[in-house]
Amino acid sequence: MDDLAQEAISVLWRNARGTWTRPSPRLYPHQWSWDAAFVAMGWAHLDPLRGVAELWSLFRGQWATGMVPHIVFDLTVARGAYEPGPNAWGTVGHAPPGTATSALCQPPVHAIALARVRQLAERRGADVLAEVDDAIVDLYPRLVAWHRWLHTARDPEASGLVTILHPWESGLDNSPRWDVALAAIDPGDADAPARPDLTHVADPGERPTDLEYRRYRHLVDRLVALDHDQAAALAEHPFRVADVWFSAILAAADDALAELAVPAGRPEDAACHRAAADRTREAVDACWDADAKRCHDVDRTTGLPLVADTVAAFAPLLAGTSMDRTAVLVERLWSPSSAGHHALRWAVPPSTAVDDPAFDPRAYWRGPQWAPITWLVWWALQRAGHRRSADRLRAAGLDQLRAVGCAEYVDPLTGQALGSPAQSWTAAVALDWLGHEG
Ligand code: 2M8
Repeated sequence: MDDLAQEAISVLWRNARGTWTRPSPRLYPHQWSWDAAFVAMGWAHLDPLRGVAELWSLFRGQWATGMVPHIVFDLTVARGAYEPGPNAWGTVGHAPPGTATSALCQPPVHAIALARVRQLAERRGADVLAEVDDAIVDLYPRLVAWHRWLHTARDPEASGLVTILHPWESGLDNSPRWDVALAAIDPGDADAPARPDLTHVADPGERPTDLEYRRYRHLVDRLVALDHDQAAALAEHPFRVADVWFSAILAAADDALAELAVPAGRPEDAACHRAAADRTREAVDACWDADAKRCHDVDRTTGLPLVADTVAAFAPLLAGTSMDRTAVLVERLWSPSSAGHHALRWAVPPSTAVDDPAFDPRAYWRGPQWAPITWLVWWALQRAGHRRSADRLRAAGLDQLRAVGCAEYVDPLTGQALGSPAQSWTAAVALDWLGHEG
């Protein structure tokens, strides 16, 4: 067997905790939402039902409102091993009985993942497919409730864009996209929060700064003080951003949900999911800056666009924009603004463009490359029919993984592995690319 496949399988097994998987053994010892979606696809290459189980485990933490929390805590993990831990979130009465969760969410990759798991089940024959379809019947209403919550609680004005209340909700936590909005947050004079994360990386410079963490904790505390009332948060929370990348994923996920409506026995729902996808797609497209040839997020507290040259430029591609705009973005992908920069070790998109003033090759989400992000761009290229670009990106992504293994992220200039050395979603992406049948 291929060495990379062997390593990826071993990372998944080592990080597994029964029916769910830690993103990494020490840095992230609980279950994370969008990680679980990628991980489900990885497991599905070994056993599609194990892929489904990963998603089921995550949805155990789904709130009655439909919200899928970004962390479902493992209560057997030592107190203080990850901060903010289970007691920091004020979620009693919100999280389902018997679970402990965070109170934020992450990009809704889950329906895309479930559709991919189903495709992999199809390869295994009718029996496996029938079992996965049975699970889809049960999971589908959960996914519908999750998407409905995003379209309503996080977009009450039906603007088509999802508002996030914390950089952690974007999944691209430290992106320069949030610098301006975050700079306006006064974290007060509370003590610096505990930073167990710093004990698990070689160099603290790979992780957010203490000031960023104080702001992060302050934002969590503010939401706890509102008892997670979403309407109140959308009116007064100090961090409110219409996130184009998150919204683009929702558009793609609504299309996936339309596909899943058929095996779920609800084919009549498909048109409604497609219409929701169209609305979000249009809203993402409306954030396009024709001069910069990319989309901008919008700071809802000021109404101003947040300008930074990051991988979020590809939001319209992910959302499924027009052929013309897709062509512009494919050109961008291979240009110095992204994977075409001459200084890159591998031609995959850096999280922040090398020439952006905020670019830092080692700092969290401010330059390094992340395999699941490359996967999303690859997946969108394939869906748009840009087969040659998709193949080229997958080949570069696999070259990178063969050199760095299942690292959490990679210095795009030196190719050095950063963060956790055994990250589950990187392993999942490796398995999906290796198992891809073109
Ligand atoms: C990182 O985020 C967490 C907070 O959610 C952290 O830094 O502690 C991000 O890379 C996020 O996108 C990812 O889901 C998570 C677990 O891999 O780690």
